[in-house]
Amino acid sequence: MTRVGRALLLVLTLALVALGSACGRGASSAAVEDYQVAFAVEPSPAAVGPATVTVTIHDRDGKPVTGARVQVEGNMTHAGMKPVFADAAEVGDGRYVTDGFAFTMGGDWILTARVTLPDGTAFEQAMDLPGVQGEEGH
Ligand SMILES: [Cu+2]
Repeated sequence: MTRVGRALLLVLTLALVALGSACGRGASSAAVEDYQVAFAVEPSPAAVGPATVTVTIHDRDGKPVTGARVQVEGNMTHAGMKPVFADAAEVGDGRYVTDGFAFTMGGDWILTARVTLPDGTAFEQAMDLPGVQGEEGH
């Protein structure tokens, strides 16, 4: 990746962390505020087609969360779209990487990470991802 590309990805990641905490919703059992969930999307900027979503999870003390099951769901902000699902595999340091995720239309998306910890505790964190590039029609 180029230096500029890396810098852009970092900026995007930071922006997504901020958005994620601003619009977190739907903690199911565990308090999502006990965890920090960050999203990174490649390519950056996001575009229609295959994409890799990396979900990074730390606990309140900043320790990476290991051994979790993580699924990413992508939804557009308008009605009538089928959601996109992908499981995310653990790659270490609290990072989980999707395989098989793809944006199916350009426009505004919401990514939701559903996290199940080894003890069965579950929570989810959503993040706005506006402006995915590409065709906006079907
Ligand atoms: Cu759509």
